[in-house]
Amino acid sequence: MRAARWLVVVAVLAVNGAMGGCGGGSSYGGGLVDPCPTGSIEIQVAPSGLAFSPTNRTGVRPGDTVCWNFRADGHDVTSGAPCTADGDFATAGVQPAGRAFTHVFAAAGTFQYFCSVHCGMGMTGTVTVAP
Ligand SMILES: [Cu+2]
Repeated sequence: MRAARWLVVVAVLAVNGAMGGCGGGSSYGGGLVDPCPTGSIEIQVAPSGLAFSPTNRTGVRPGDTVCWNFRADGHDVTSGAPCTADGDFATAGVQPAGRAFTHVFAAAGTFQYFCSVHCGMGMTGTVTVAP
């Protein structure tokens, strides 16, 4: 009997741990990391005020990893023209300061993104990818 109870306790803990791991970590088309990986091209998220820095990121080549470095709490990164998500990449929720989010840009082009919380206040940016 004692062994059976232990099994139940362990199973409950395992399920809780798995669910906790999902919270805040979901994303599509990218990955949440901390901090930005070496060699990635960085964009600061809200280093001072409701803006990305640089607002228009150039110098990105196809295959490069862009990393958004969250400098303040309460922002997200969502791809698309302001303020409509296009489903290409997103953090799927606001992130805390210290978090970072990566996306690999495979093709050339100019890609718009925004913070869905503050898009109406002009918190938008672009990444220009060129060979
Ligand atoms: Cu924001």
